[in-house]
Amino acid sequence: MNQSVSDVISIKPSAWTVAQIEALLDLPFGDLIHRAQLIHRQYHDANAVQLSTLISVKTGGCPEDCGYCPQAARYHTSLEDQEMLSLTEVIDTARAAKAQGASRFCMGAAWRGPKQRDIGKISEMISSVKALGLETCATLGMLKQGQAEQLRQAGLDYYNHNLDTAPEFYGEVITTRDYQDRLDTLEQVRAAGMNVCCGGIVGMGESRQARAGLIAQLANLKPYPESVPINNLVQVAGTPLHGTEALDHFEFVRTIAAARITMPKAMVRLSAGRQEMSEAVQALCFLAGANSIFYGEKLLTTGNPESQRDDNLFKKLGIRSI
Ligand code: SAM
Ligand code: DTB
Ligand code: SF4
Repeated sequence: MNQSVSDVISIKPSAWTVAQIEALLDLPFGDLIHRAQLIHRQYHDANAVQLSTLISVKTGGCPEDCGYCPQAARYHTSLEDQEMLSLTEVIDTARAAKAQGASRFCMGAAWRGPKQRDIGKISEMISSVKALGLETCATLGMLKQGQAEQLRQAGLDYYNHNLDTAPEFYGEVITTRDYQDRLDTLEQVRAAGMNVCCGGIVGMGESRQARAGLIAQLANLKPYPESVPINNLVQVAGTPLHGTEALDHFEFVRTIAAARITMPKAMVRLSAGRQEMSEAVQALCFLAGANSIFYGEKLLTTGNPESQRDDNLFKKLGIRSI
């Protein structure tokens, strides 16, 4: 084996360089999966996958310009906007998700960030969902001083806020908030003592080096996130990224493996884009170290495999859900 490659994967750097992660991504596929498996088995039950269910509590009409997102008001997609769901609707959906086997319930809102009056309503949702015995997660956009603390007090276990891509590619996708804004929100979440759920999207036309750049950013957060969602772009007609050349699925699997190797203890989530993946590709993602999925037939606004299909896949693979 090439000596420099063996160096990058045998030592555990205190900070990952983009070049080191690129060297991982450049490995022969089998070698990369093998490395990921070794780490995965050292830190996790290799046959257990965690289930999170998503709900969109406020849909569409978002003022931001994220080029991938069907919920941005400025793009003409066929999505119907929906004002905030009632507390009862959220509780009923959470109860059903729990009955189906989900252990975490994630509430998303199409906001640049929550207004103070939104925090009150969301806090009620969080405490009610938590009272059902589910882990709680929310993704509400950028947080202002004090808001993370209020959410934590309501019982929020995880806050999801993605870096989305590498700093050098970011400006191609989003202009209405910058990379530092995202890092600042993550800092607020950490300071409030919550778990961080932070990942990104691939398949947006970025280079392999940019995928390495995203993983480097995530892995070098101190500490790195507890939960790392890796999304494959779901292309929605009307969004600027619709029509982007699809990412080869092996490249997606490689990204999962790099996340696993660089963030050994994290739950790495095989997130959006599963509906477009065969069972075989999903199985490769689990082999590469993914140990969490979104479960339930809808993500926020787009489709996800039906629970029954996932149950069948888990049965075939001998995977236990947690
Ligand atoms: N509005 C909040 C925000 O952006 O911070 C929270 C909700 S937003 C929809 C959450 C994340 O979903 C985004 O950061 C992005 O990573 C992911 N996402 C949105 N649209 C997507 C798509 N079409 N394909 C894959 N991931 C997507
Ligand atoms: C994340 O990283 N992916 C989820 C969740 N966090 C909020 C969202 C995926 C959204 C896919 C497009 C949609 O359904 O609107
Ligand atoms: Fe708005 Fe979030 Fe969509 Fe960006 S990703 S347009 S902030 S809902």
